[in-house]
Amino acid sequence: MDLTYSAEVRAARASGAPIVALESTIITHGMPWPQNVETAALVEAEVRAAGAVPATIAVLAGRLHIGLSVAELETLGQAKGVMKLSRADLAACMAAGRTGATTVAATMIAARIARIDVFATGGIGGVHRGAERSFDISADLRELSETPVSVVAAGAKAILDLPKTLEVLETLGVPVIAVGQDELPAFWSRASGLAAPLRMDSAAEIAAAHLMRAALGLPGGQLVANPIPAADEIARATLAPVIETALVEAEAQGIAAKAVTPFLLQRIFELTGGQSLKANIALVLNNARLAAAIATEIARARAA
Ligand code: PSU
Ligand code: MN
Repeated sequence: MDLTYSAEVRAARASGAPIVALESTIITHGMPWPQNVETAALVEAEVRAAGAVPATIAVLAGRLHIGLSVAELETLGQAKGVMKLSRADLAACMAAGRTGATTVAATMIAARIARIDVFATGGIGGVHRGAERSFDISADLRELSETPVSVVAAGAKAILDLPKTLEVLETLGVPVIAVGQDELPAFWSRASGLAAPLRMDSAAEIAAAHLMRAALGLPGGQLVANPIPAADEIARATLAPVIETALVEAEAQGIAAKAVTPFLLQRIFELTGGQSLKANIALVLNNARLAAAIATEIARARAA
């Protein structure tokens, strides 16, 4: 397999230092340039400041990269026609020598190959509203049930049907852990109106649960739902009509499959005058910090 580790990640793997995987679809399909590249660099810096090593994952000209250089990040952030890679596309992209950005599902697969336990992102994909007609359910959910990586996200994106997303996660046996509150966070907002199945208040607890799943031989990971900091959130009531408008437009324009999430994020960015992007950046940084703390606890436990 064509696999390349950055020097930093190679050294961390050799010494058992904590590593945090980071995805690249958020860079190519989730945020506009240049904020996408700026955010990616800030997220990496946040992971380092918290004592772990960042491993941003992408496929560049057919090679699976675990850790990107500054130049590679910049190039990817400006590239056109980058594939959006989920479980279904990863191998095909690599075999064809193409370039692609990894979603939550594909990043989890790469993290497993690299033996990285923890991954930070913004929000996972889930069950879309109207899924009873469209059958649009993100492959991220099944990946969480199969691949043993703890994913730190600010919940599932509020554009989704959150009750149905929770039901599917329960069916698949994925632990959904709200951090520091009882309620499931809803990406741009701290509140969702839904009780989270599990609550944990420290990185050590989350690390212990991750290690216990491995000890039990359970496949699959954990969804660590970390609420956006209060100072950065957008109230649910403010966002609800914006999300409605974006969903109606997506339906009217026949947006389907992989294009749905990027279309909705872009429209919500425009309709909120950039506020949604500011919140998105804040929550990703917050998730990077927690992921680094969890990875540090896991590394410490493994060394003991
Ligand atoms: N988090 C963000 N922005 C994003 C994503 C996550 O803050 O753009 C991406 C992730 O890569 C996630 C994908 O896996 O959106 C979900 O896409 P879909 O709904 O097509 O599965
Ligand atoms: Mn989908």
